[in-house]
Amino acid sequence: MHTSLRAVVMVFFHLCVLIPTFFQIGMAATLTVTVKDKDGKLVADAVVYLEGKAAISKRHPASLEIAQKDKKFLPLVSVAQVGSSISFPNRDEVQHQVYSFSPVKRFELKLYAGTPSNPIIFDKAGTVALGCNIHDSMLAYILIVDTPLFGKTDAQGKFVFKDITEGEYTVKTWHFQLPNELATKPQQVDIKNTMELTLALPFKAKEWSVPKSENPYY
Ligand SMILES: [Cu+2]
Repeated sequence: MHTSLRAVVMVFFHLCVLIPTFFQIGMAATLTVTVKDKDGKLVADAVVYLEGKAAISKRHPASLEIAQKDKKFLPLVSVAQVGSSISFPNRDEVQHQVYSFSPVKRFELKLYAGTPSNPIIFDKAGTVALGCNIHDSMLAYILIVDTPLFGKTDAQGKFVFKDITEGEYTVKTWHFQLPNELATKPQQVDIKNTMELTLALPFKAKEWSVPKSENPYY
C-alpha cells in the first residue's frame, strides 16, 4: 500500500475507533434518589439537586407557571434554575393578590383576574414562600437553584436523574416542611453508571391539606 494512503487509512481507523472510545469516558449515568423522613416514610415534593463542575456548564433558565385554582396554588412546590421566569395565572372566578416577602425575591401582584402580563424573574438562588393577601390559606413554595440538574420527588418519594455526565457531584435536598436548622448536609457522590441513593431527612413529614376557605363569596 502507498505510504500516504496507509496514513490516511490509519487516520480514518483512529477516528472510527478512538473518538467513540474517548466519548464513552464521559458516559451518561442515571441516579435514582429516594427521600424518606426520620420514620422511614416516603416523602413527596422534596427537591433534590446536583451541584458540580458538570452541572455548572449548562444553564437553562425556564418559564414556569404557578396557577391559582380553587383557591390553591398549583403546584404547591416548584423548583427552577436561577434566571427562570414564573407566571401566575388565576384560573378562579375570584381575584387573587399574590405576594412574596422572601429576601430572595420580594414582589406583589396587585389584585387580579386572568394572567398578569409580566412574569416574575427569579435571579437569586434560595427559597421563596408565596401567599395571597385575600386568602390566608393559600401557600406555595419555590426553590431557586444554581444548577440545571434538579427535580422533585413523586408520591413514592423518588426522582430519577437521567443522562447526567458521570463524575463528582454534591447532592442536596430540601423540603418545605423541613426547618432551616435541620437542613440536611450535602453529600458528595461519585456518580457512575446506574446508581441509587436514599436520603433520610431529619423531620417527620406531615400530610399536606389546604384548609377550606370559610367564606364562599371571595
Ligand atoms: Cu387568593
